[in-house]
Formats: sequence, C-alpha cells, structure tokens
Amino acid sequence: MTTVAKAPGANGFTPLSIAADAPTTHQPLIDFVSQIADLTKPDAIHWVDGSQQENDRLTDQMVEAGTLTRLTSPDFPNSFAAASDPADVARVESRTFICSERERDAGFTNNWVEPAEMRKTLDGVFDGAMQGRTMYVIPFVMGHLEADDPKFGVEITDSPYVVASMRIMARIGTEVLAKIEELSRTDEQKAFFVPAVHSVGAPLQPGQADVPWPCNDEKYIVHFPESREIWSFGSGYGGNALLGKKCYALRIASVMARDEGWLAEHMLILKLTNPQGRSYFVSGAFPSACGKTNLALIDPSLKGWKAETLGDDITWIRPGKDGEFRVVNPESGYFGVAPGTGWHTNANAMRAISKGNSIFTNVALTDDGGVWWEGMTKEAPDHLIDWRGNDWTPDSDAPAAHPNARFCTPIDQTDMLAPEYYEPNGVKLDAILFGGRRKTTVPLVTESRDWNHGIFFGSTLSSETTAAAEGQVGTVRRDPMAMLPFIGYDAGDYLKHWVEVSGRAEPQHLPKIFLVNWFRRGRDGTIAWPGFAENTRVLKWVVERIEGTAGAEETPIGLIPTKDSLDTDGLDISDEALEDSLRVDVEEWKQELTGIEEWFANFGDSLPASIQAELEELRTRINAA
Ligand code: GTP
Ligand code: SPV
Ligand code: MN
Repeated sequence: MTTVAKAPGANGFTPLSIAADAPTTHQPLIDFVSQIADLTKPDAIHWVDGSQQENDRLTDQMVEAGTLTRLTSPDFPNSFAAASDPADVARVESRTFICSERERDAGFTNNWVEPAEMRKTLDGVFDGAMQGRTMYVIPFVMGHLEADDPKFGVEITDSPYVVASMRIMARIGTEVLAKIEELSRTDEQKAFFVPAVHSVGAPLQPGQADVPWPCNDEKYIVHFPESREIWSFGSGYGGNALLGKKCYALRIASVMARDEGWLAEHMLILKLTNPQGRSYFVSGAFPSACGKTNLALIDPSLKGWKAETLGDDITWIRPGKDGEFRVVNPESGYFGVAPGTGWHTNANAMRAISKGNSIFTNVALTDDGGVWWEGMTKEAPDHLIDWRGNDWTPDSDAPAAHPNARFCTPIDQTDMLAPEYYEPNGVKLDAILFGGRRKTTVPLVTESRDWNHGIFFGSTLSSETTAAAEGQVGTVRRDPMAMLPFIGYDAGDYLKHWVEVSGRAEPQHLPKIFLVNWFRRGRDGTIAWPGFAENTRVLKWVVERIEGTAGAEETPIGLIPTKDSLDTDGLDISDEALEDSLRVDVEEWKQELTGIEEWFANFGDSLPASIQAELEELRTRINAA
C-alpha cells in the first residue's frame, strides 16, 4: 500500500490517505480511487486490465455466485445468462437526476436536485456501500483511442457483471490507462476522464451470504454536468449501471457537445451502397425499443443494395474540416433488445450473437444449455426456464423472457460491420431519420422541407412508451430527437444547439432529414407496413432523394413518396395497407397540432423562435388543406 500526497486532484477530488496498489502514477486517478475507496469501504480494490484471463476469472466467480449461468450449448460459445432482480429490469427515469448548478439548466425534461443537497444524499448512501465487496476500477474510452479528442472515463463499480459488460460495450483497461497517462504528460486537458461511481448498494456484513443479483430498492442515477461526474446507486441493470453508455455517451457528452460545438445523439449509423456502387451514411434516432438495432442490422430486401452497420444506439456528430458532419459510434458492443430478434427478423444480429462472447440478461434458458426469447424462432421450445427461474411451457401465461431482456455482444462480431466503423474520427453523414412508434397520424416516411423543418421533426418526435424504461407501456409521449431521457441540460437549449450547430456545416453538406414510422396501423387494426428488411424500400427512397432521382409529393407536413417513387416491386402488401401507411390525414394532423402546442408550452422562452415558427407554418398549411 502506498500513501497518496494531499494535493488537490484535477477532477476536484480531495485525495485521502488510503491508496490502492495503483498500476498508475496518474495523480487525479489515484486521488479519485482513494476518495471513493475511503467513502465506500470495499474489502479489496481491483484495477481492471481488460484481459481475457481477467474476464475468465470474473465470469468463473460469477458462475460460482449464481449471478451467471454458463451456456453449454454450442450455439452460444463462451456466453452467459444473468437473471436480474425482478425489480431491476430497466432504466429508472424517475430516479435519474441532472444536478446542474442552476435548476434552469436541467430544464423541464429532467429531475433536478440542488447539487450540494444531492452530494449530501450521495455521501450518505455511498458511505460503506461496498463493504464486503471488491471495488473494480475500469478505465475506459468512449469512441476511439486514436480519435483527435478521445473521451475518457473511469468507472468504479462493485459489480463484476458491470465489469464484464463494460468490456463488451466500451474499450477498457490497460491500453486506455496508458493513453491517459501519455496524454497527461503533454496535454492535461486531453487526459481528462469523467469520474463515474457505481454501486449496487448492497454492502455485506462479515459472514453475510450474497444474492445472485444484489441491488437496492432506493436508486439514484445522478449526473453533475458542470464537473462531468456520474454517480449511480442501487441498480445493476444496463443504462443505470454501464455508465459509459447513456450516462456518459449521451447525458454528460451532450453537455460536452453543447460546450464544444458538436452533438451526442441516440442514433444508429448505417452505410448504404446502391446498385451503382455509391455509398451513403444514414443515422436514425428512434426512442428506446423502437427499432434502431433492427435497422442498424438490416438485411436489404432489394437486389443490388448493400447495408453495413457502424452502430445501433449512440452517435457522436462532429463538424468536420470541410463543413461536413462526421459521425462516429462511441461504443464497441450491442446492448440490444432480445425479444423480437430472430433469424427471420434480424439474422445479422443472430449471426453476431452466435459467435459467442455474449452476456444475456433476463432471457429464458433452454434444456440444452442455450437461451431463448420470444421471437427468436417462430415456434417456442416445449420447455424452458423463464427469466424468473420458473418452469415455462408454451401454455404459460407470462412471457419466457422479460420484454426488456437484452443481449450484450461485441460489435466486431458483426459480419456486415462497415470498415468505416474503425475510422477514429468518423465518416460524413448524408441523412438523418427521426422515427417513433405511432399507431396513427405519422406516415411511413416524410422528407423535411429543409434543415430547420427537419429539426422541427426531431423536436416534435413522439412515440408510444415501451418496456425499455419503468412505467406504463403504450402511451404517446413526446421524445425530442429520441433524447427525452438523455438530454443532459435544458431541452430548449438543446434544440437551440441543434439550430446553431448547423451553422458550422456548409449548407450543401447538411444531411437531409426524414421522419419515419414503421408502426402505423391500417384500417384492419394491424401494423400496415411489413417493416424490418422491407424498410430497405424506404432507405432506397431516402438515397434517391439525396441523389435527386426520386419523386416526392408536397403535403402540408412535408414531402412524401409519389405513388411510383417508392419501390414496392414484389412487396407483400395490399393496396389498402400501402395507402394507410403513406396517407396524410388532415383531421389527424389537426389533433397533432394541439398535441405539439401542448408539448411546446413546456419549453417556455427556451424554445427557439425558428422552431416555434415552423409550428405556425405547419398550422397555416394544414388549415389551408
Ligand atoms: P434500444 O436498445 O432500447 O435503444 O432499442 P432499439 O431502438 O434498438 O430497438 P430494437 O431495434 O431493438 O427494436 C425494438 C422492438 O421493435 C423489437 O421488438 C422489434 O421487433 C421491433 N421492431 C423493430 N423494427 C421494426 C419494424 O420495422 N417493424 C415492426 N413492426 N417492428 C419493429
Ligand atoms: C435504451 O433504453 O435506450 C437502451 C438500453 O439502449 S439501456 O442501456 O438500458 O439504456
Ligand atoms: Mn437505446
């Protein structure tokens, strides 16, 4: 044990006297670890190197503890299943806080608590929180180590499940630590890391037996935007606990992006190549559980078209040197919704999963040592152990997998991974899709009249709620740019930032913006558009609009495909269903106007004038229709 000198740490942490056997001389990191160790009082400290041996040791230990089940089926090599506590199955938005210095800066979309008060609360709940457990220190980088401006973090956690999952979702360990140290010698600012503290909140008394999934009924997912800190307590699940993901790469990164002139978004990135061999990069912002992973891994239904993926959940958009927008996926894995992912709907995901090295959470176990979830195969196996550990048969009432069950799989196992995924500073973005889950009103695809109208599309985006977050499923909520739970600052300022950032691009390089909806119901009450691979037809129209070759019809809400411009050759859809999915219904839009007005009222003066103006113009066009 070495003792740390009492010098002020660069991240604002006061160093304390206990130090770990730190494999680093980077003082801010030693200070951070010392302070958290002193507060949380773990039994041991482990500095995560990210190696395979370390991972094997951790997974062995979790199998022993009952946290993981080792899959023995050859269909899932080197893979594991975890079952969470039934009360810890999704992000907890009601317990997620943006503790900015001024309440105004958290805005109406976030929970806010005065920072000093929250720090007091956190000091209380984290005091001794890691007793009886090992504290893991995970150096990580979001995006590429070789990026011009690498974004580092260090997650301290008492959950080995988090360590194993972070190893899939982000670049972690020794290499990252070495890079932080290297940069700290030349450019202290570039070596900055976001301190991220996580505890499941279940300290163990001496001799007390552990449970397979420790957690706490009391949960806090807290962000301090000015000091770029994350504190998460009480949950072991996904976005609550893998702090590089939503907490850093969206909430904290959106604040960094505001200050530095770029965008951190809840988007997939897809590379499309047309039969003529020209490639385009398209991103898509859809709320949680609304189809990003599926579109990111699309298997094109049209001959001659090729799709490759760059990412399925988070996209960082930065203005490039030539006035273009460049996109990069800061993650290195999928944390994808399992139910509905199958060989018949998403074969690319299934192929990546079947290469192994995956952690499944809240799926069902098959009798032959594999996993299953609703929609993996058309027919369910005769017998399963469901996600709660009970016997399950096709006659059972409850689903075998939790609706928010997830697969966690390395992205480099994707056969259709675009080589540009590895570009440290990203690729030029050509189009943005905004999409939600709407039974009515929103047509299959609408092109915005211009960039500002496209921001209006994003700002009014709406969707029926899903199982990805706690709460009631199926009610319509507005979800600006699919970022409602992830904007780390005032939502009006966020829209203003979108307006301003476009000033950093050359107008001819601004991506085209489209609104899509795969979920509209037809007159028979079922989803009208076949979706999944058939979304290729919409993507084709998007690309042809970029190239200027496809026709479009002006409507009050924007440009929709003309009858002949959407390729429906060989598509299994009735004329009625096609019409139902494309229709602009003026009566529905009159109601929608009311919904948008109510939504905009929340913003007060922070709504950009140019967005308000779009609403007025829309009203004029609809009333004239
Ligand atoms: P998060 O990981 O929570 O951010 O979700 P996501 O946006 O990546 O959603 P995902 O692709 O996992 O899809 C969620 C659900 O939507 C699954 O149950 C899919 O089966 C369903 N889905 C995806 N694409 C389509 C589509 O084109 N049509 C229909 N009808 N359903 C779809
Ligand atoms: C989402 O909810 O948007 C997810 C899953 O991608 S989680 O990592 O839990 O945020
Ligand atoms: Mn997501």
